[in-house]
This record gives sequence, C-alpha cells and structure tokens, in this order.
Amino acid sequence: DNLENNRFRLHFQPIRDAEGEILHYEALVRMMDENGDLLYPAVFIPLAEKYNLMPEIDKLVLKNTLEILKQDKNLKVFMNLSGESLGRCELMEWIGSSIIASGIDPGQIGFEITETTAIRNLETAKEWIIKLKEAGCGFALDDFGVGFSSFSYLDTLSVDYLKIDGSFIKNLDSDTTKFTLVQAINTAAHTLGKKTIAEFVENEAVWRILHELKVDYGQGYYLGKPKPMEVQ
Ligand code: G
Ligand code: MN
Repeated sequence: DNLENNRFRLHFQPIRDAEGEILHYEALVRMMDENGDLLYPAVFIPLAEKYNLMPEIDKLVLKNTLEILKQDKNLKVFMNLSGESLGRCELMEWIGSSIIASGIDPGQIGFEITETTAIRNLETAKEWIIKLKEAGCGFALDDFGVGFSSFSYLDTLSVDYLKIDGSFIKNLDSDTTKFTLVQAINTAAHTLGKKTIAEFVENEAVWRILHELKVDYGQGYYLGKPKPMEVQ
C-alpha cells in the first residue's frame, strides 16, 4: 500500500550530448518513507521485486510520465521496464493503448531494459523492442557490459541506444583498463549502428575522456542530478 499512500515520486535526470544539449531525460523512481525522507531504488526495488510490485511500479511511472509529456511537446523521457513486466504481454498492450490515449507523440517516450534482463528473456525482450519501436518509441539497452554477454546478442536487439554501465565510467580518468573496455564497447556499438550513452559521468576529466573516445552521450551527477520536473 506504499503505492497508494502517495509515497511514490519521479525524478528526472538529463542525458546530454558533447555540446551539453539535452537528448532526453531518464525517469527514476523514488519513494518516501514514513518520515518523508527519500528512499533510493537500491533499498525498495529488491522489496518490490519480492512482492511482485514491479509491474505496478512500471505502470505508475508510465502514467506519471505521460502526464508530464502532455504538458510539454518538446520533452522526451525514457523509463525503465523491469524483467517482471516483460513477462506480461497484457502490459505491453496497456502501454501501447495508454500512449495512444494520452495523445503524445510516441517519439517523446522511450524504454530501457537492462542487458541482463534482455539476455535472460531474449525472445520476449526482442518482441517488446520490436513492438514499442514500431509504435514510434525509443529503446535503450541499460547497464551494458556487466552482463558479460557477447556482442552477437547485441546485433539481434534493435535498440537505438546502448548505455555503458556506470562501473566502467566512474574511474575512467584513473583506470587504463576501463579506458580500453569502454573503447571496445563503444566501437562495437557504433559498428552495429547504435548510439552510446555513458552512465555515472561524475567529473569533467571523465567527460573529456568520453569525448576523446567518441561516446555519443553522457548521464551522471556532473551533467545533472536527478530531480523533480518543474511543471511549465
Ligand atoms: O541502473 P540505473 O543506471 O538505472 O541506475 C541509476 C541510478 O544511479 C539512479 O538511482 C541514479 O540516482 C543514480 N545515479 C545517477 N547518476 C549517477 C552518478 O553520476 N553517480 C552515481 N554514483 N549514481 C548515479
Ligand atoms: Mn536506466
């Protein structure tokens, strides 16, 4: 009943290009505890998964995001889809009809699934990507690089963006192994026709290295913290 209790909040974090222009935002879920303090996903997602609440959370994120997108036609937001949601084909239908009913341009919304989730449910993931892209929405493969899957999987997933996991980016300015790994991931992604987004860009030195490596976009505290969207 945390969901009913109005404890649910959405924060939005910008994804920027090399010039600093905003490509789109990622919607990030927050929860308030009894004292009104913000709880982070690391705390409540494992609980939500345990009680099978993730599809409900994904629905709430979509509903709230559509309300915000309706008010600003120039805004683009990507939201996360949980592995549990992927297993429910009625949810895909619901998402499609909600987008149509909202009247927004479907290109204003995009979806992210983690590499690990996509590999674990490969056929279902492919179907979701194809359906939602056919509907005009964007798609990103999240947390890429930690799943240790081969690049051959990547070729079969028709996503627009590949998000390089933050663990590769965080210490990019001091770790030469990370530099080589990011270079390899970025080259492979570009070869397969996908744009790249680096997660966890936390300082200017890292952002400069990412330009050098020709990573397309960045997201992280240095480029903008997640915060509520101010309604225009
Ligand atoms: O798995 P995913 O990439 O969706 O996780 C995003 C989470 O990481 C969010 O909860 C967000 O608040 C947090 N986050 C966003 N940018 C940064 C960053 O630059 N550094 C760190 N440590 N965390 C970040
Ligand atoms: Mn994400």
